[in-house]
Amino acid sequence: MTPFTTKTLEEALTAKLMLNFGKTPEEATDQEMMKASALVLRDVMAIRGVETNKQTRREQKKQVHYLSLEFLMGRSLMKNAYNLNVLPQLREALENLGFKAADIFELEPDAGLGNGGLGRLAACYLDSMTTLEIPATGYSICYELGIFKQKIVEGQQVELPDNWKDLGAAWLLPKPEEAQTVHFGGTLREFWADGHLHTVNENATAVLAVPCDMVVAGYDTNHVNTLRLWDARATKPVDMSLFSRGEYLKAAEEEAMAETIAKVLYPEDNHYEGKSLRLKQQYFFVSATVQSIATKHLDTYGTLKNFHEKNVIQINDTHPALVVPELMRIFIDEAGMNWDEAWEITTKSVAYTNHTVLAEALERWPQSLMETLLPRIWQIIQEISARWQRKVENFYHDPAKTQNMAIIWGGEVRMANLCIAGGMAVNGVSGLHSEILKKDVFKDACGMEPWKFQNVTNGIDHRRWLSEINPGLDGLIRDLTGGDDYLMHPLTLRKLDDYADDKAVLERLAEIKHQNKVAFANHAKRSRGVILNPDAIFDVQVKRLHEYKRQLLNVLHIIALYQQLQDDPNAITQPHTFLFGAKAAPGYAVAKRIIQLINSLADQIAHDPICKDKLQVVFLENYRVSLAEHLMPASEVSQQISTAGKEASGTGNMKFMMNGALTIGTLDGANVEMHDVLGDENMFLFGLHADEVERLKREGYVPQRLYNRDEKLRRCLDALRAGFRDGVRYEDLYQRLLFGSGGSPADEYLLLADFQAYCQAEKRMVETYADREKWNRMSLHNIARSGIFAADRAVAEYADNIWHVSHK
Ligand code: 26W
Repeated sequence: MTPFTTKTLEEALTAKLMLNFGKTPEEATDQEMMKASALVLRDVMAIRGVETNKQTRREQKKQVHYLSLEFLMGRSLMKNAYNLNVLPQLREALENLGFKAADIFELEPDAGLGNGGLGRLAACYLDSMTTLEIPATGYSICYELGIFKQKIVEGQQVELPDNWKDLGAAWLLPKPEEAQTVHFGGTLREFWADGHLHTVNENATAVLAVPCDMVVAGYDTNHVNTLRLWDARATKPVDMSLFSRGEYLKAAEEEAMAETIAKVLYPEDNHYEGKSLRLKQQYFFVSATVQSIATKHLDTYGTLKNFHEKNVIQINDTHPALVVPELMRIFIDEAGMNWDEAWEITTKSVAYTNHTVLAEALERWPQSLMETLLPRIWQIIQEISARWQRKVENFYHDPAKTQNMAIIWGGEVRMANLCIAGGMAVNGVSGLHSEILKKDVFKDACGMEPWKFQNVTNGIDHRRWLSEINPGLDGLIRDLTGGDDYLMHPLTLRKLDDYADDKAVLERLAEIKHQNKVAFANHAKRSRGVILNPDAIFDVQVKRLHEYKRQLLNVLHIIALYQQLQDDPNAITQPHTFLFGAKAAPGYAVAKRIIQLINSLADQIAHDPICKDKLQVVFLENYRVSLAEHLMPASEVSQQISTAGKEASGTGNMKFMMNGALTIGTLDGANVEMHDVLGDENMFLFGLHADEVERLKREGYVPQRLYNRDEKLRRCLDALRAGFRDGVRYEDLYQRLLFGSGGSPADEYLLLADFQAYCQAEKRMVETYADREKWNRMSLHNIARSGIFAADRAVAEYADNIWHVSHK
């Protein structure tokens, strides 16, 4: 199954360098070699892609279309080489040609076409869908600029543009012949012909959507799938001399629209902002995608009447919700179906995954914007809304429920309700989250159509997040389980439990972790000049910065530890390093202040001699997929401390667990299911449960009382207020916690309520760490039981219960 030996790979690389850059390996730069490597692998995958597509058509297989405004792919070179089974050969070939393989891999920019969890999940699922040989295509936008690069300047986040395509475009295959035209604005004209009412959109602004395909290889299979990224272009060049004045203006408008649509990824995570450019992006990518699917379907079957039998469209949160009216538009306006038939097919084709219950993340578009930007789509949404409302009224006869389930209400279009009405399935991403959707957020909809509501707990690509990035652990697993069976059958990891009392195994596990810590320390030193002590506990919180994720709770505890050390310089015996990594949305001022606070505290502690070899805080700049790949294998403690009920699932938690880190966490999201398999004895649980959070809020939560009552807490908060040696004070954060600010209630996320329990959990963790054997055993159990969090399991559940497609 290996497409190359080291020698044939060397030849292919040499030929590629020659053809593309006119250079020999001796003359080529690292960048050129990185591109050549990508092109060589891309060729193999492209050839396999032709075969996969042929087979799908020949066998008339049902296809999955995964629509997401975000695909956080990260790097592809090592991953593709791994999946194609040529990673050792590639390493060797690069070395033989005079390059350092590690340097070539490290050069590749991340394809950062996403913000966080939702985007990375899409990337992991693409790998699993391919490995499980499901005919699947991902669709998104080929953003010119991905998620911004974060620089820390004087403790504060500064955002820089991420020009990933310079080198990253080596993976992309432009397909101009499959371009689609997407229309915005204009006016509607209706007329009768052949006994039907027809609608045409006139004077619209047209934008060309050009596919740039990224081919994705599966593991241990010849099956390949495609990530189709739409690029925006003007339909025709602006040419003053050729056009009359009116046409010139139209062309100029089209060009301006084309230039902006695919320019940049919106960096807000879990926060909705009703920007018209964002709606343009959504419709651009949805319309191009639906047209492309419909065109291919018509090519194969000659009709759209069996569309739902051969296609399923999974939408990643509500961002692609316009697929519902867009399918209706195509079925009615272009295929001439009547409403009922079109609705029947649409609602059998679409499924919606919800990824958040935060009210501020729910998309609600102003109807005036819809109306001017997408007049035909707006008409269709109105009809969907009216019919849905009648259905709800007839079912409940309750105006409150009618209002709650309405698609159009108060001058806004509520995208989640549109997805629920227009889809066959709605799923949450962890057991707890799906229950909250059913019992709370979408309670009324669930009362009417309970069969639609499902759960699929998230999963991660364990080949990338364990085997590829942690070769030491991969080696141990192979030795203990008798081979690489776990790569395709992740539950095989369970066999590790049998070695819980095998001292030699536990010691080897500890040694692997230590080596990984040394490797990470070297990486941190080389790439950022940060000095880490590999003998300290690596206690890590990496994720987007958001108040509900409670990085600030982590900070409060560190301040408490620091104060303890000031009282008693011997209070800490075990060196403890707290590592943070987080990007804040550029407009989220409080999140940016928390980043600054972490840096102030890091600086304070670094300059205080009593902390030397005891306490350290490090903020890792520009946290991203490739940094996570270096960090996960070296982590020992995983901080998953969100306010219970707020984190839909979490997937970082799974990556840590798989790499043997122990979790300090609340019973939130998928932590609940981690606890189910681990028990109290293999993780450090703390804090209020989701129902307790709700009750406390209902009954009136007054954080000031805790401040008055609890001296340790009071001292920490007072320290915030007083500030640090860099002269920066955090009165604003102090006020926000005790009294509320900017319209937010005091301590909205209950940090103070969970503070003592959290300190206790940290203390238990440090005590356990001192018992090396116990710690290593717990670590082994974590790895052993992480198999259920493999994306293969999650994707198989989607395939069986929602998509109804067969898989390996
Ligand atoms: C419209 C602005 C916006 C942008 C992104 C709203 C919401 C989002 C995402 C849905 C936020 C997100 O990434 N959610 C995360 O999804 C992960 C994958 O399911 C979960 O593991 C995380 O718990 C959830 O926060």
